[in-house]
Amino acid sequence: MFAHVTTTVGRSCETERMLFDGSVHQLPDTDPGETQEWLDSLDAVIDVHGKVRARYLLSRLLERAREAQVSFPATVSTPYVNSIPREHEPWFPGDEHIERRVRAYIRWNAAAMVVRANKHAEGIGGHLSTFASSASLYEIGFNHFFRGKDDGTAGDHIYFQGHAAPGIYARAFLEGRLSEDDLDHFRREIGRDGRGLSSYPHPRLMPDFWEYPTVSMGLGPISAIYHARFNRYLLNRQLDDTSNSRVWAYIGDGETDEPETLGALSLAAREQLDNLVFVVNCNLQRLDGPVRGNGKIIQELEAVFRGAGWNVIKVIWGSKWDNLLAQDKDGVLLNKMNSTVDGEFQRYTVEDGNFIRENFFGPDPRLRQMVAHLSDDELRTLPRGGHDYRKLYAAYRAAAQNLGSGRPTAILCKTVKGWTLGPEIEGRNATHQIKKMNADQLRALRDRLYLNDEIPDSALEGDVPPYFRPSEGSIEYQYLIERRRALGGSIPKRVVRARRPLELPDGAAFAEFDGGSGGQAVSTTMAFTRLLRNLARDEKFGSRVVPIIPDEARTFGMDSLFRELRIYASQGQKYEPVDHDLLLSYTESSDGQILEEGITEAGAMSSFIAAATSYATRGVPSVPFYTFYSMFGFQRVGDLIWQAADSRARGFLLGATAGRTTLMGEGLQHQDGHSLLLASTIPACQAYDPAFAYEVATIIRHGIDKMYGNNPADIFYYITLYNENLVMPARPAHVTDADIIDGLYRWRAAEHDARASILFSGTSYGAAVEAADILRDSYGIDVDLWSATSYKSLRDDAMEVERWNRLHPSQPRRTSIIDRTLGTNDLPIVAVSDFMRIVTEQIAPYLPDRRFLSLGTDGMGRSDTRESLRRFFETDAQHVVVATLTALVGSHGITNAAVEKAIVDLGIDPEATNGLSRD
Ligand SMILES: Cc1ncc(C[n+]2csc(CCOP(=O)(O)OP(=O)(O)O)c2C)c(N)n1
Ligand SMILES: [Mg+2]
Repeated sequence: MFAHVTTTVGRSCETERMLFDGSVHQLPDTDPGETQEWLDSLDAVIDVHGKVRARYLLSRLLERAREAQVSFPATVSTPYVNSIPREHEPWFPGDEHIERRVRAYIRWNAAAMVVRANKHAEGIGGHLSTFASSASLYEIGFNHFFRGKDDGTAGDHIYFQGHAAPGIYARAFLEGRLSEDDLDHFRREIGRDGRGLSSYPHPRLMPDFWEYPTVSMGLGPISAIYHARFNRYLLNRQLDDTSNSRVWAYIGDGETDEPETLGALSLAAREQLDNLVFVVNCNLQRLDGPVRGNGKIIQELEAVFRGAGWNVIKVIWGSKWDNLLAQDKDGVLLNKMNSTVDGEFQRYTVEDGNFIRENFFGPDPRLRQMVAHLSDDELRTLPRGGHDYRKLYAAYRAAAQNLGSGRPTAILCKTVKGWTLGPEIEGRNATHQIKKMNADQLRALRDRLYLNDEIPDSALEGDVPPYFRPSEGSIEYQYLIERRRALGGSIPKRVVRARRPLELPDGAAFAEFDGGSGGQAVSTTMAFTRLLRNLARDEKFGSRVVPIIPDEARTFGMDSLFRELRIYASQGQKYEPVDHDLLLSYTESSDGQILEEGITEAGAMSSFIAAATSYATRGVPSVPFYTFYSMFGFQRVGDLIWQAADSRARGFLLGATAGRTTLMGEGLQHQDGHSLLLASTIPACQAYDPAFAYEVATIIRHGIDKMYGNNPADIFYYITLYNENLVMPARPAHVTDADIIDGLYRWRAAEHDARASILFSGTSYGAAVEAADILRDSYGIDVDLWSATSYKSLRDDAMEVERWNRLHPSQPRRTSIIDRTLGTNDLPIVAVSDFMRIVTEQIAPYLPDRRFLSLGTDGMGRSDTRESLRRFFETDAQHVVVATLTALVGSHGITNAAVEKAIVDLGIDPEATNGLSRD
């Protein structure tokens, strides 16, 4: 149908035809005579009444077929009109007039806030036009749909579009939650004890206000999908009753180009997330210009969403168009709507009524006649659906009533970017970037919003537009407060309250790891898997453990958990798995514990965020353990990890198959020698590179305590896990928890006089121990061996101490962990790890008088054996020996010639290509 509309629609039509053709040709025609009669009827309709009528009849037939449950391939496109016809619009229960007044105040204050901010601090930025286009989309939600949480429930979860933040502040101001002084600290977060208003939704900086960071485009939508899914997980596992909470995600039409925005739509349909509503603000513009100048973004999105199985509601035209459409007997208006591209629609927003008459209606005499009775001004102000309150109400109500249908909803609203901001801003290509308004523009806005009484001309004479807040006795204030009270209180509001508190695990789960692996070679990944199972088995704590894996469990040896913990599948397991006769068969269940996400690190990370923030969003803490290929973590989904930090996530990220030489055979796209470096860029992330099972267990036990115990911290952990099997030593008696957590401790002291300190982390412990033996046996050099579990933690601590000492020169000096450990002697230091040298070098500046030599895996990985790789990257025992001797040249009788001889004796080729080569 409608193949003439646009390329997109044309394409979807092709697909349909193929589908029809494919199935029709395979079916026998059991009554050719009857078939012919139907075809003749159609031909007759086309001949006599034309194609429009034929199309109408076919649509009706399809509708009837659907009603009669005659299954039929879904059409992905509908005409460019509202999905809900006027006759199906519900009664509007609010007071339209008061709500319009409230909206006007909010629009005004949002604009005033941005303009004032830029008056006070030139270049501070902010956005006027995004919220101007979406004010009604939010207000309909605030007044009629969004559930708050003041009644003790968790309410709805609302992802506000990042750039619309000024409007959300403006509403909070009206509600009395923010003061004028607060608004005047928009984008000024330093000073006033940091109580500024964040540029965008940032829970990290406004932890009592914002809940969901959205400003990095695409991350809000994918997080919202997985959040809605996680709510179902909580429900199915009986951890929380989430059935009354909806997830609303506000998205820009330009934002839909981000792969994350649309990339997980099919999951939402597959998981039947009818608790999810996307509201897409289709103002047809992005930052630079039109989103689809030559096409129609709404039609394109409709096809994508419907194709993915979503319920789509288009809100394209305002009420005034209804009368015109009602007269459109021969479909010329519809045809014009269908065939006008977005670039033209944008043009109509900036041109006058006569231009619209001539160009939109004019060419077709029937269309021109249809609007003959309307003045130019009336033509210019024929509103788009996204600015029509009743149309929006109808759409939102339909979305709300969609609960139970099993389908998520997308509301596609057509709006004008910069709506009401006047001809120099509205619909202009530069509108996104405009943050200033002059006195004339402000006056025009004031007039357009009918705020002449509230904001007299005199108030606009100065440079600084005033705010306006109706008095508490005013009808508008009463109305707006009453609406929110009825819906459960103000939004957004981030609260941390333990609706269903978590009980910490007892020590039993961790106990076995201090004993070592008893001579058996195991990897830290295996140890972690065992610990995870122990934790999940903990009677009280266990149900809160959320293991997350993106299709890699077998790689990590975690498939052993499938049977016991079961894989979450909202529909249960409808088949007998191929390995049903195995002890550890693939077991799916509607109350399964494991989130087996498939090959989507972005999706898995979104699940992580949902679980890691449930302590706040639901008041039901859960403890995610997201285990992934360490190479596909920070560098693949780093922005989501940053978002997790902003969200105040609490949980564990486990970078498995870590190290550039430990994961052998896989090559440069898999071998990770830098995730720890990337982890060090995230302040809230505690990054650890443990060597031993007891270290892994201690870090996790401490982490659970720190994040979920008394006085919890909003941090999360990144822990590397390796797949090399080594005999795990028992924890030495002298090693305390604090040693491991602080990041560095002497694991094994020299037997006699230590000449050097060798620091190891992760699997490089093997090379370090072997090197220590060679040094002792062949060179008579005794060394201390140190386990460096976290260079980030050491550096964080050292930076703080250094700063304090610098700014308090007359006070007794404080000492850092580095001072208290390595700083107690002056031995040279050799640090080795399976990561880039810069990871260990993080501590070098804090050891200014020491010889510090780092060995690491700089360079791109390659596939080979561990042994060859370690020789290539020069991190094997022999290289550690040479590095230690080098560091000792000039002392204990060690000369350059001695080092040279060692190089030969140890079989090292100094001219060999190595990791640093750029090839
Ligand atoms: C990942 C990412 N890339 C780029 C930006 C910068 N940016 C901010 S707003 C914007 C345009 C937004 O257009 P749209 O999604 O249509 O939203 P609108 O303001 O039109 O509602 C861009 C490119 C961003 N915030 N995040
Ligand atoms: Mg846009």
